[in-house]
Amino acid sequence: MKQFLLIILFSTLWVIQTVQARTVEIEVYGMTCAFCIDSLERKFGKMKTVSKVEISLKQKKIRLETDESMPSIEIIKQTVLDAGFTPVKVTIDGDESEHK
Ligand SMILES: [Cu+2]
Repeated sequence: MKQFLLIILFSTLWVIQTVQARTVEIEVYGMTCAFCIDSLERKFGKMKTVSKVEISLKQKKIRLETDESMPSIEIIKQTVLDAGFTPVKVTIDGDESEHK
């Protein structure tokens, strides 16, 4: 009986985690080559909550997959600035952020 309850508990936690995974898109100004992408990839890759980093030079966009405790928009923007680029727009789960 106890084991049964634990299974329910764990599967519930797993569902919550899956549901609350977030996708963050950042439009970035100033990326021009593979080295730009590399430095941004490394900076975002270091974040514990970020599970995946995809960067498109063509679209000038960074796409992050994070868990529910995603980094704040301020931290995301600061990370882009620290790497030497300008964050233009941050979009979370398809919702455009008002924080410009
Ligand atoms: Cu570059």
